[in-house]
Amino acid sequence: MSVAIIMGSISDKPRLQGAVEVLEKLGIEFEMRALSAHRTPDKCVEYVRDAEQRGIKVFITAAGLAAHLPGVVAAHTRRPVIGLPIAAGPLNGQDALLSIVQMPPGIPVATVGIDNSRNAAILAAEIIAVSDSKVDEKLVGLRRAQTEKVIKTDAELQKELQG
Ligand code: RP5
Repeated sequence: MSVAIIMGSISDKPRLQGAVEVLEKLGIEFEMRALSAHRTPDKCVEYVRDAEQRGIKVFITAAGLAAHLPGVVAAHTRRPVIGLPIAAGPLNGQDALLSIVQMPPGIPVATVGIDNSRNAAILAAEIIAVSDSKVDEKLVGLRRAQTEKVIKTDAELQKELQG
């Protein structure tokens, strides 16, 4: 496995669908756990240490509300940690965003946008691609496909406007 996805609660799982799709498309093996920094603190740390030992290259960590999971994971590994703020609760993810992005100096968490799990997966793939040319090639394909899609939709828009 190359990537470990950890979510703070199973209620976060639907928001991770985009990440799952991207990783599958890129052929990147991943494992997924629901472990909480608050409700299962010991299990969470145990898993992170073991995952690093087993060779996990990147962690994607998703959490809502007072989202401490990404920071706690980062505190227990030297592998890169990507934080995904989840829009849960009355503040719609603003709380999680600030909680994840405002790490103290020395323990970084690379934070993506609220509920933007696709970007979390692409960023994880880009980290892996530094030393994996196959993943890098797949990323080239992904970029090409999205460029072509925009060009196609723009052409359709022009056609529509011209009547
Ligand atoms: C966070 O609290 C989780 O990541 C989740 O987004 C939020 C709510 O969790 P549940 O009460 O649904 O388990 O720790």
